[in-house]
Amino acid sequence: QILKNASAKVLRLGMMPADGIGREVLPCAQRVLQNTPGAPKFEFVHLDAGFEHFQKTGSALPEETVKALKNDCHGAMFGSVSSPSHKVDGYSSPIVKLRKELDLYANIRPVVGVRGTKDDEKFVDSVIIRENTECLYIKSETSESGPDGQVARAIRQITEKASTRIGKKAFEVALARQELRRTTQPNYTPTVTICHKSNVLSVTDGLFRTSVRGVYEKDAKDNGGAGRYEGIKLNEQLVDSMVYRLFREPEVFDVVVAPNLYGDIVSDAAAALVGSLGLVPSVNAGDNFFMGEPVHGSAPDIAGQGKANPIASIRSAALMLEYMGYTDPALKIYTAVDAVIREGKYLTPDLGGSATTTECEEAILKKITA
Ligand code: GGG
Repeated sequence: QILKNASAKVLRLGMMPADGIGREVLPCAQRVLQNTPGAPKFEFVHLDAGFEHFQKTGSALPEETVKALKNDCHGAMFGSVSSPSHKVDGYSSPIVKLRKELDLYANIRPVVGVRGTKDDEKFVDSVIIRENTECLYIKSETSESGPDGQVARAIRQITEKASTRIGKKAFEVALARQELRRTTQPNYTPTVTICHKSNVLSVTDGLFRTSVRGVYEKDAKDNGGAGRYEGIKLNEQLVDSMVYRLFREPEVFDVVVAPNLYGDIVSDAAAALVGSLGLVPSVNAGDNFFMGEPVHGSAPDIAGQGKANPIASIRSAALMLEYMGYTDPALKIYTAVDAVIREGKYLTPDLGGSATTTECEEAILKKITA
């Protein structure tokens, strides 16, 4: 499928800005895709989703959106959604549903600094592989009243199937990263760290941990100790100490694989190490479909003011291209973004600058087309 996408004459992308700053930053990603030399031709299919759409129509993820993505699109981009913190009858997060509907089982979140900036002091170069379909996100919650007042419960589901496939994805990403560093860092040892809390949750996190380990052990056993993953170091870390170590010694983390909720939390925490959540991209990856999505949310406090950072969305577009097999244009985008960050002239307020969303986007476009 990656090859099929890479050879498609026109790449049809479903575009879902959704809510808040998603509406401001996704068009920037679209313009960058359209103007990157070496990128395929795009046809953008604009699709509805989000809380604002729910408020207007009663549906946060219309059936037509899912159908168009499944039947008419090679890939997609999602902006951000404003899910309220209280229960709203009939509303359910469209992004959580979309990941399941399209079986985008891996949320790949690279958190990487920029060389030649203050990031050099403690350089971060990690990727968090977040399981994207289960854990507490199956959203099986109940509430009833009892002698202690109201009792609310949530079921957390971890399956061997989902944990095994996310484990495989983590090892494959580790190998791909090693390949990329073959000439610049020949002594680089890829490391996969399993993030869990199986000292307390020995059944659910225990299954996640043993399933990921199982991928590694089976590969070694089936190949007499000389399997595909032979050169990868396998570590594990309790989620709480992982957050601590991330801040103390981020350089020890290469590929981190985590159940859904821990993956979400750890990647937001890691974003602080590179300066802003506004910089961190992700791709929701299935076996046949890839959807770019900035890690940040809809930021209602700054929405509509033209000061949102477009970089996470622009990098997400590049990440989506990369996973579809278009590595050269993806690299052009990454390089242009890094150059703009390094120069520091067109940074948005989250990075201490005063540039608008458009000024930052234009600076990136200028580098790409120079
Ligand atoms: N672009 C990320 C986003 O919209 N986040 C808001 C959100 O509710 N995300 C659900 C989740 O990823 O846990």
